[in-house]
Amino acid sequence: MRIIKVTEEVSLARDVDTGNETQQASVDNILAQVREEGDQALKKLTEQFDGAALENLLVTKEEMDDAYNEVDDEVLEALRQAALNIREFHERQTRQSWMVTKEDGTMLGQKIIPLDSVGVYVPGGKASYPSTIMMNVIPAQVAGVENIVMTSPPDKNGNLNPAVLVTAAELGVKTIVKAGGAQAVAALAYGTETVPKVDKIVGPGNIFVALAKRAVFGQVDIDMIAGPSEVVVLADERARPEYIAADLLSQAEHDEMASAVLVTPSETLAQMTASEIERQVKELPRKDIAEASIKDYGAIYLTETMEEAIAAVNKLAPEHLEILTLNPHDQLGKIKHAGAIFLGQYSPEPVGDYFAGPNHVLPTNGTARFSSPLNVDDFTKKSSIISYSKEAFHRDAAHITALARLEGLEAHARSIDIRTEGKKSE
Ligand code: HSO
Ligand code: ZN
Repeated sequence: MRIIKVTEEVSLARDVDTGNETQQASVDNILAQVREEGDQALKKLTEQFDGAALENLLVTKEEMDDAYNEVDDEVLEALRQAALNIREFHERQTRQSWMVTKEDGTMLGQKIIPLDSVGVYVPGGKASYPSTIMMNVIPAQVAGVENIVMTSPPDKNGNLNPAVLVTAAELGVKTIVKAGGAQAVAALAYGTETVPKVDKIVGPGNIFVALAKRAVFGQVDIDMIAGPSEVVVLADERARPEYIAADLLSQAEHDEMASAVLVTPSETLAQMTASEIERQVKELPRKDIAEASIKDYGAIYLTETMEEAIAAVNKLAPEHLEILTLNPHDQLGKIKHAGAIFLGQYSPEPVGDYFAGPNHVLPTNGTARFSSPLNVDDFTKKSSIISYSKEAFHRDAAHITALARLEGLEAHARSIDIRTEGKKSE
């Protein structure tokens, strides 16, 4: 891995695929077809893109039950415990509606309301991660969303991955649609005869899914569109290079475009980590992906001081940050931008990817500067409550009409005046 002495510019910059005109046109066309022809289009497109001729678009109870025979007890146990941890963590995020009563009798407040329905997109093939299903479904459930619809592309035989089905069943998701790509997004956004229309679509997907989500945004809400995974390790000379190398590779194996970076003021650590990576990468089943990621988007940034290293981390605003220093809490206070922060040598990123409880859907591509991990608030909305008392109304009436007339909105002013006229003549 290349070692770069940091003078000023550090970056995780990658040219993230935003699609081309042909892809956009194909997505627009698919959206229109599903909007107009519903289930019929969905089936036709599933045959065209996934090679599956489906009779039934929805997964049946029998299919759900069969899936259990395919999943090991050990895996089931791990899924259940992870789900408990994730639920417990997200339950701490719930907010209460509130109302204040002022001395003049006016009541003001905010009512928190869960979304009615949410669609969770689960990619097909190898990237259909059960952990990601949990990370998307559980916060919605904790928020109180009643209708959760999951959708995922079937294989050629019209089946979904058993682990996906079991995870959904464990979480209590009842409606599972066999559809992927832009057609699945269209079905969720517009609704079809069998697919209920939802208010928000979440979950990762390929470029067609991303373009479709962008196109239906406004009609429905969407989550952030995630870029390739990133990890930055901030370490001092006390950290163990073999741990750092393993952690960097755990992200590098996600994607050729994933980015794994070490930032350290220790030249010895930088060199030792570089050789550890070379040694460890060779032993990985996904070595080709990890090697490509390390070569193109991996780096070791060598700084003069720990302060400079922290400044570099804040510039990078990584999706994941591991702090492997003698006292990680000392640096924590100075970190301003990171999606998730992992402290100490027993908190490698996979602990958070799978199990600890915090969400693994995190802001990528430097967007940790202004956005947060997926959370319960993403599945709620708020209504403001205004209940003015007579006393407060008469006290404030003149201010309100003054502002209305300033804006040239006479009918606004009169809606106030009509209530004070009696008072004036009294
Ligand atoms: N590191 C990924 C999440 C994930 N890892 C899923 C394994 N499975 C993005 O945060
Ligand atoms: Zn991961």
